[in-house]
Amino acid sequence: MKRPLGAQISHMLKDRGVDVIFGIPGVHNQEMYRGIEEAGITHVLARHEQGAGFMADGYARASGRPGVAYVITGPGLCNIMTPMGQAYSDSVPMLVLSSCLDETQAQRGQLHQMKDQRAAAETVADWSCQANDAQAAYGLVERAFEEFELSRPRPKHIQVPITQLQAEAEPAPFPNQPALRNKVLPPDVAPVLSLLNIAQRPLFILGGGCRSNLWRQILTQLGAACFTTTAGRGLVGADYPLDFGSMLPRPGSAEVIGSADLVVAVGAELAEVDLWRHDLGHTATLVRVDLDPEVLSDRHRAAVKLQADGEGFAAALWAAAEQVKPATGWSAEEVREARIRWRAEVDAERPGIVRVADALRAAMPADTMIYSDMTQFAYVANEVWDMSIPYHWHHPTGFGTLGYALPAGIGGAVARRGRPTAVIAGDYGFHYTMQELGVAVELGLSLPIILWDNGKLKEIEDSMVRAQIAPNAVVARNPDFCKLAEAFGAFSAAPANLDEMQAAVRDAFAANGPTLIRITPEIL
Ligand SMILES: Cc1ncc(C[n+]2csc(CCOP(=O)(O)OP(=O)(O)O)c2C)c(N)n1
Ligand SMILES: [Mg+2]
Repeated sequence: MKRPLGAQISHMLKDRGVDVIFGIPGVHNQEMYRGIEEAGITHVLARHEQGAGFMADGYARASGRPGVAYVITGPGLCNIMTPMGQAYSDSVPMLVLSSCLDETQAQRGQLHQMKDQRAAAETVADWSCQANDAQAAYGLVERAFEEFELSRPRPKHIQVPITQLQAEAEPAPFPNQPALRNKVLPPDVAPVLSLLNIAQRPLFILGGGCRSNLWRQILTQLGAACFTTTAGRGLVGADYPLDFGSMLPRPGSAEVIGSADLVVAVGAELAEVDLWRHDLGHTATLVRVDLDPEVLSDRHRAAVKLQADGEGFAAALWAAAEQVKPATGWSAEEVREARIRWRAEVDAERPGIVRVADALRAAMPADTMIYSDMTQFAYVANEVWDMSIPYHWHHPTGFGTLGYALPAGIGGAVARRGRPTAVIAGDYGFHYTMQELGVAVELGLSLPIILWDNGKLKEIEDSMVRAQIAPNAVVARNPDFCKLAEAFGAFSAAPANLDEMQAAVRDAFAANGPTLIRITPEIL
């Protein structure tokens, strides 16, 4: 059946498994809205394109499926570029579809015009392409979905000229055979096995690219110790006795890594935001397993490199792990001692938060999916809050943008209705996207929003003090957050102690809408 191309695109997406689209309509992209309901897709209307982008990100991280957003030409696309940058640096599959002007060179002064929006979007995307007819649009959508499955997932942008969105088009071709996951051949792990066979203190560093539930048994069988990155938290389970936790940022982790006689880093970028130092600290052979050649060739100069995805590598390693004599060089005692020492260090750096985090963790079901913002609360929790299951804590790690947590948490809650999702944000960062509270209310999401309100931009104040800059521009007048939440139709709580906080969190999971829970350092 012929329809305007804008409508055909929604049908095509539905055929590729898209159930939810986040976005904001305008006169330029309204043709994309013609087919949404007809195709059986739910649309979530954000209050700002930044919100729509973070929602798509949160949805993708929760569901493992691409997050899709519809935005208008120019400002709509500009507004979603920050979430695209976040998705780029954290390897999140996101597809942004926008309108564009038919002609920008010879005709100035058009609505939503900017010099080159395609090129602008490409600076924060895997690619940004224009489709000048239906076949081109279908081809690009197909390509995006294939790449999400088979290569490092990253945001892609497709723009279609307004007249093309309006033009009648044949439907998109029916989906091809879906790409098989792990189409890549099982990797040859023989070189890694021979190294493991002679290692007495093998150490694994597991990152976000490690998706597999085999890690715990692999490490147990090998007698190997491990670190996880922030994104890899939970891959091993919280109680593995040789797990050093997500404490790579501790300076002391370099010493531990230096004492290993084999280091195997899997699906981990080992970037500045993972280590907060230049060198990993290894003195022995470094094995690197990653899908991305850019990672394999980075400054850490791995001696052995394997291009593979974490899941395929884990499966192949597990199949052969029995042949390896378990190593005996690590003691559970040294791991425990290091972790106690580092926890105390974290607590001293940003005092007070560890206790609140522990109490919060105790009040949340183990399968809670948490979305955090750029706040001291999250920096502390990222190191000391052990996860018992993987991919249940999402943080704007690479791009490090404020305003992530609330909309991303909304996207996550939409993807996992009926299962617990929570948001943790700082008082200043909350301002960036707080209007998305309206969306959470509209959708009736049982979302606890933990607001860590220290009344300032504390991380920046601390940094200025360390740099001997007289702190300035680090205090903003806050609204009455509880009243604000209520004005949006949300619930609110201002617990005076940790018991009250735990009760508020439990109530929030059971409420029929979001609850803002304001916590100040005085809670201790
Ligand atoms: C978009 C963006 N702008 C600026 C920053 C720099 N920045 C990082 S943390 C921070 C202050 C955050 O304050 P708050 O949310 O209250 O968290 P706190 O550090 O007080 O816990 C700022 C301005 C950023 N990360 N992202
Ligand atoms: Mg603050």
